Amino acid sequence: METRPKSIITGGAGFIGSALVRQLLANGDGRVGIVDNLNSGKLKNLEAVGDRVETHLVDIRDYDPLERIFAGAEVIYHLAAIPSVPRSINEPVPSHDVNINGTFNVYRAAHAAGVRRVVYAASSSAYGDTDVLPKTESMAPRPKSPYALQKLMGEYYGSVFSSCFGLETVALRFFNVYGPRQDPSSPYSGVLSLFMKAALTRQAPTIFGDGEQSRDFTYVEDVAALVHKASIAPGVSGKVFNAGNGGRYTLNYLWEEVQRLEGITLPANYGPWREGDVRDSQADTTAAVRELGHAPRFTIQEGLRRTLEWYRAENA
Ligand code: UD2
Repeated sequence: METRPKSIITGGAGFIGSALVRQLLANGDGRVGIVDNLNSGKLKNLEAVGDRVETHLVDIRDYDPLERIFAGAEVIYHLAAIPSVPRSINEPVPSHDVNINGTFNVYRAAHAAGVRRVVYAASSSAYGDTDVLPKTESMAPRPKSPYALQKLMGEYYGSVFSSCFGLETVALRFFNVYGPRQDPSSPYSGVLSLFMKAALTRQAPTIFGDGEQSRDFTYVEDVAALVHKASIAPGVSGKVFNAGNGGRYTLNYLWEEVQRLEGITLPANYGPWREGDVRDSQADTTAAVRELGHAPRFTIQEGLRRTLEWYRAENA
């Protein structure tokens, strides 16, 4: 009989979830489980490792199957979500249902199933616009969009499941994750995936605002490594940590870099600012380094190079 996986990843067929699957398998997990409704995830993301993945095509809005699937697991990595700030403004109902009610289901099922720890994918958007950079976990959150608020609620629920129910929980605020497999097919896609597609199809991207907004773009493998560390670090239950690289780059700089790497000159179009958009974002990584052993390996230049290489191969 096959042994039950000790790790289960909600959203495991997604861009970040599938990177985490590969990371856990590389670290020695013989098998991992995923829960995914394939809303934005794709089984193709798991192509190379599919035979070591126990796949449950389940929606986290359905509570009952979760409790059965989680039984026997030690760690749940909760990455399933409907991301995107503008999507949550244009379609607030599904994003509320998945990001808040679905997240509650995951914590509740994990507790009922006797899971040791839930590691939750929170978002840097919870900070909103702060007076000071970099952003540290002790700053008061100021969510500017439904998505930011929903992701913050998931952190609060985690802390309450830790204090009231004794479930170990850790929340990691992801800072604009990018890398291979990020899907560029929707207007809600992450900006770097859209820049890669624009460069390869020779169609100018649209930058919303003046392009001087900045983000702490974080390479997907660095995030996956940190997520795994958060599952084993002692004495961190109920806490929130930044999962960023510590740098800060403007969209104008990034589009310049992508053009340079691709050897093209293609000026971007500029459009109106996006509602709910945060102006600047940069992580203070001190707490994650000290308490989780965070050690990001990829500079933005190296991450962009690898990412563009992947999109080139996909487009070939
Ligand atoms: C937010 C969170 C991020 C993550 C993500 C999930 C912040 C600072 N970051 O990312 O941590 O949770 O949500 O969705 O809140 N843009 C363009 N042209 C385009 C698309 C986007 O200029 O075609 C701009 C956009 O207005 C924004 C920047 O690029 O200023 C980044 O947008 P994004 O959608 O990639 O990510 P963001 O920052 O909303």
